[in-house]
Amino acid sequence: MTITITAFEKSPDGGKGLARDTRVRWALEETGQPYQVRLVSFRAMKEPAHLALHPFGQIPTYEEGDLVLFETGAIVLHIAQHHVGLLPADANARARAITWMFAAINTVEPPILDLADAKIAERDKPWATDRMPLVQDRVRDRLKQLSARLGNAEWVDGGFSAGDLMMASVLLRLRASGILDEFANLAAYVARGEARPAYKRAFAAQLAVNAG
Ligand code: GTB
Repeated sequence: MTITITAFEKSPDGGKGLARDTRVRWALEETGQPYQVRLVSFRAMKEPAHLALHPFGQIPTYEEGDLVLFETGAIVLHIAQHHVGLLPADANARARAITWMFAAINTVEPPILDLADAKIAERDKPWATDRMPLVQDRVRDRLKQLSARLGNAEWVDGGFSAGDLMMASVLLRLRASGILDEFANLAAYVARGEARPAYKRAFAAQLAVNAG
Protein backbone atom coordinates (compact mmCIF):
# COMPACT_ATOMS: atom_id res chain seq x y z
CA MET A 1 0.00 0.00 0.00
CA THR A 2 1.31 3.44 -0.85
CA ILE A 3 2.49 5.53 2.05
CA THR A 4 2.02 9.29 1.73
CA ILE A 5 3.32 11.81 4.21
CA THR A 6 2.94 15.57 4.30
CA ALA A 7 5.78 18.06 4.63
CA PHE A 8 6.33 21.80 4.38
CA GLU A 9 6.19 23.20 0.88
CA LYS A 10 8.78 25.68 2.16
CA SER A 11 10.42 24.86 5.46
CA PRO A 12 11.56 27.79 7.64
CA ASP A 13 14.99 26.12 8.02
CA GLY A 14 15.38 25.64 4.27
CA GLY A 15 15.01 21.87 4.66
CA LYS A 16 17.96 21.30 7.01
CA GLY A 17 16.31 18.47 8.91
CA LEU A 18 14.59 20.42 11.68
CA ALA A 19 10.98 20.02 10.57
CA ARG A 20 9.39 16.88 11.95
CA ASP A 21 8.81 15.10 8.67
CA THR A 22 12.56 14.29 8.89
CA ARG A 23 12.02 11.72 11.64
CA VAL A 24 9.21 10.06 9.70
CA ARG A 25 11.28 9.99 6.52
CA TRP A 26 14.17 8.56 8.56
CA ALA A 27 11.99 5.78 9.99
CA LEU A 28 10.71 4.92 6.51
CA GLU A 29 14.26 4.84 5.17
CA GLU A 30 15.53 2.66 8.05
CA THR A 31 12.80 0.15 7.33
CA GLY A 32 13.11 0.34 3.55
CA GLN A 33 9.60 1.61 2.91
CA PRO A 34 8.98 3.66 -0.23
CA TYR A 35 6.84 6.75 0.33
CA GLN A 36 5.37 9.73 -1.40
CA VAL A 37 5.34 13.26 -0.07
CA ARG A 38 2.52 15.78 -0.44
CA LEU A 39 3.80 19.29 0.15
CA VAL A 40 1.56 21.74 1.98
CA SER A 41 1.76 25.49 2.45
CA PHE A 42 1.21 27.11 5.85
CA ARG A 43 -2.19 28.25 4.61
CA ALA A 44 -3.24 24.85 3.29
CA MET A 45 -2.36 23.29 6.67
CA LYS A 46 -5.20 25.24 8.28
CA GLU A 47 -7.78 24.43 5.60
CA PRO A 48 -10.46 21.73 5.95
CA ALA A 49 -8.79 19.15 3.69
CA HIS A 50 -5.65 19.08 5.84
CA LEU A 51 -7.52 19.52 9.13
CA ALA A 52 -9.41 16.33 8.29
CA LEU A 53 -6.04 14.55 8.45
CA HIS A 54 -4.49 16.56 11.26
CA PRO A 55 -6.78 18.19 13.83
CA PHE A 56 -4.08 20.69 14.81
CA GLY A 57 -3.27 21.74 11.26
CA GLN A 58 0.36 20.63 11.30
CA ILE A 59 2.79 18.44 9.41
CA PRO A 60 3.66 15.64 9.16
CA THR A 61 0.71 13.36 8.54
CA TYR A 62 0.86 9.74 7.40
CA GLU A 63 -1.59 8.02 5.08
CA GLU A 64 -1.55 4.34 4.22
CA GLY A 65 -4.75 3.00 2.66
CA ASP A 66 -7.58 3.83 5.07
CA LEU A 67 -5.21 4.68 7.87
CA VAL A 68 -4.48 8.33 8.66
CA LEU A 69 -2.05 9.21 11.45
CA PHE A 70 -0.62 12.38 12.90
CA GLU A 71 1.94 12.94 15.71
CA THR A 72 5.44 11.78 14.88
CA GLY A 73 5.65 9.53 17.94
CA ALA A 74 2.61 7.58 16.79
CA ILE A 75 3.75 7.53 13.18
CA VAL A 76 7.27 6.30 13.94
CA LEU A 77 5.90 3.69 16.35
CA HIS A 78 3.47 2.47 13.69
CA ILE A 79 6.28 2.15 11.15
CA ALA A 80 8.53 0.42 13.69
CA GLN A 81 5.85 -2.05 14.71
CA HIS A 82 5.00 -3.03 11.16
CA HIS A 83 8.43 -3.32 9.60
CA VAL A 84 11.73 -4.83 10.63
CA GLY A 85 14.60 -2.55 11.55
CA LEU A 86 13.58 -0.23 14.35
CA LEU A 87 12.48 -2.42 17.26
CA PRO A 88 14.18 -5.46 18.77
CA ALA A 89 12.43 -8.84 18.60
CA ASP A 90 12.78 -9.54 22.33
CA ALA A 91 9.59 -8.29 24.07
CA ASN A 92 11.32 -6.58 26.97
CA ALA A 93 13.94 -4.93 24.78
CA ARG A 94 11.11 -3.78 22.51
CA ALA A 95 9.24 -2.25 25.45
CA ARG A 96 12.41 -0.45 26.55
CA ALA A 97 13.00 0.94 23.05
CA ILE A 98 9.43 2.29 23.06
CA THR A 99 10.08 3.76 26.51
CA TRP A 100 13.00 5.70 25.02
CA MET A 101 10.74 6.98 22.25
CA PHE A 102 8.38 8.36 24.88
CA ALA A 103 11.30 9.73 26.90
CA ALA A 104 12.49 11.59 23.81
CA ILE A 105 9.19 13.28 23.00
CA ASN A 106 7.71 13.55 26.48
CA THR A 107 10.67 14.31 28.74
CA VAL A 108 13.57 15.60 26.64
CA GLU A 109 11.77 17.46 23.86
CA PRO A 110 9.55 19.81 25.97
CA PRO A 111 12.38 21.93 27.45
CA ILE A 112 14.00 22.05 23.98
CA LEU A 113 10.77 23.36 22.48
CA ASP A 114 10.52 25.84 25.32
CA LEU A 115 13.99 27.09 24.39
CA ALA A 116 12.95 27.47 20.75
CA ASP A 117 9.89 29.47 21.85
CA ALA A 118 11.99 31.61 24.17
CA LYS A 119 14.35 32.42 21.32
CA ILE A 120 11.78 33.14 18.66
CA ALA A 121 8.17 33.57 19.74
CA GLU A 122 8.96 35.29 23.05
CA ARG A 123 12.08 37.22 22.15
CA ASP A 124 10.35 40.62 22.22
CA LYS A 125 8.75 40.12 25.63
CA PRO A 126 10.08 42.38 28.38
CA TRP A 127 11.01 39.34 30.48
CA ALA A 128 12.67 37.37 27.66
CA THR A 129 16.29 38.11 28.62
CA ASP A 130 15.72 37.35 32.31
CA ARG A 131 13.97 34.08 31.55
CA MET A 132 16.49 32.75 29.04
CA PRO A 133 19.11 31.35 31.50
CA LEU A 134 16.35 29.50 33.32
CA VAL A 135 15.10 27.90 30.12
CA GLN A 136 18.63 26.99 29.02
CA ASP A 137 19.36 25.41 32.40
CA ARG A 138 16.24 23.25 32.17
CA VAL A 139 17.58 21.89 28.90
CA ARG A 140 21.02 21.37 30.47
CA ASP A 141 19.48 19.49 33.42
CA ARG A 142 17.82 16.99 31.09
CA LEU A 143 20.91 16.61 28.94
CA LYS A 144 23.08 16.04 32.00
CA GLN A 145 20.82 13.15 33.02
CA LEU A 146 20.69 11.72 29.52
CA SER A 147 24.45 12.09 29.11
CA ALA A 148 25.05 10.24 32.39
CA ARG A 149 22.81 7.38 31.27
CA LEU A 150 24.30 7.11 27.78
CA GLY A 151 27.89 7.18 29.05
CA ASN A 152 30.16 5.65 26.43
CA ALA A 153 27.43 3.54 24.85
CA GLU A 154 26.71 3.83 21.17
CA TRP A 155 22.92 3.81 21.54
CA VAL A 156 20.58 4.18 24.53
CA ASP A 157 19.77 0.49 24.97
CA GLY A 158 21.74 -2.02 22.92
CA GLY A 159 21.41 -1.70 19.16
CA PHE A 160 20.03 1.29 17.27
CA SER A 161 16.24 1.50 17.67
CA ALA A 162 13.27 3.80 17.19
CA GLY A 163 14.18 5.13 20.65
CA ASP A 164 17.48 6.43 19.27
CA LEU A 165 15.82 7.72 16.13
CA MET A 166 13.45 9.86 18.20
CA MET A 167 16.08 10.93 20.73
CA ALA A 168 18.62 11.99 18.11
CA SER A 169 15.86 13.78 16.18
CA VAL A 170 14.89 15.71 19.29
CA LEU A 171 18.48 16.58 20.22
CA LEU A 172 19.66 17.75 16.83
CA ARG A 173 17.42 20.77 17.09
CA LEU A 174 19.69 21.96 19.90
CA ARG A 175 22.86 22.11 17.88
CA ALA A 176 22.53 25.78 16.90
CA SER A 177 22.22 26.76 20.57
CA GLY A 178 25.66 25.32 21.39
CA ILE A 179 24.17 23.42 24.35
CA LEU A 180 24.44 20.03 22.64
CA ASP A 181 28.20 20.50 22.28
CA GLU A 182 28.51 20.97 26.03
CA PHE A 183 27.88 17.21 26.24
CA ALA A 184 30.48 15.49 24.10
CA ASN A 185 28.90 12.05 24.28
CA LEU A 186 25.48 13.41 23.24
CA ALA A 187 26.95 15.43 20.38
CA ALA A 188 28.71 12.25 19.19
CA TYR A 189 25.47 10.27 19.63
CA VAL A 190 23.55 12.68 17.39
CA ALA A 191 26.39 12.65 14.86
CA ARG A 192 26.22 8.82 14.81
CA GLY A 193 22.51 9.07 14.02
CA GLU A 194 23.11 11.60 11.26
CA ALA A 195 25.85 9.38 9.80
CA ARG A 196 23.41 6.53 9.19
CA PRO A 197 22.71 6.07 5.48
CA ALA A 198 18.95 6.13 6.15
CA TYR A 199 19.20 9.50 7.89
CA LYS A 200 21.30 10.87 5.04
CA ARG A 201 18.67 9.79 2.50
CA ALA A 202 15.89 11.36 4.58
CA PHE A 203 17.84 14.59 4.97
CA ALA A 204 18.71 14.78 1.28
CA ALA A 205 15.09 14.21 0.26
CA GLN A 206 13.85 17.01 2.51
CA LEU A 207 16.62 19.35 1.39
CA ALA A 208 15.84 18.67 -2.27
CA VAL A 209 12.26 19.86 -1.78
CA ASN A 210 13.40 23.14 -0.34
CA ALA A 211 16.26 23.66 -2.78
CA GLY A 212 13.94 23.26 -5.73
N1 GTB B 1 3.75 16.97 18.26
C1 GTB B 1 3.67 17.09 16.82
C2 GTB B 1 4.43 15.94 16.17
O1 GTB B 1 5.40 15.45 16.75
O2 GTB B 1 4.02 15.51 15.07
C3 GTB B 1 4.22 18.44 16.44
C4 GTB B 1 4.09 18.71 14.95
C5 GTB B 1 4.64 20.10 14.62
O3 GTB B 1 5.07 20.85 15.49
N2 GTB B 1 4.64 20.40 13.32
C6 GTB B 1 5.15 21.67 12.88
C7 GTB B 1 4.07 22.44 12.14
O4 GTB B 1 3.33 21.88 11.38
C8 GTB B 1 6.31 21.45 11.93
S1 GTB B 1 7.68 20.68 12.73
N3 GTB B 1 4.00 23.75 12.38
C9 GTB B 1 3.08 24.61 11.72
C10 GTB B 1 1.97 25.03 12.59
O5 GTB B 1 1.85 24.55 13.74
O6 GTB B 1 1.19 25.87 12.13
C11 GTB B 1 8.27 22.04 13.82
C12 GTB B 1 9.37 22.80 13.19
C13 GTB B 1 9.18 23.56 12.08
C14 GTB B 1 10.23 24.25 11.51
C15 GTB B 1 11.47 24.20 12.09
N4 GTB B 1 12.54 24.96 11.51
O7 GTB B 1 12.45 25.33 10.35
O8 GTB B 1 13.56 25.18 12.18
C16 GTB B 1 11.68 23.44 13.20
C17 GTB B 1 10.62 22.72 13.75
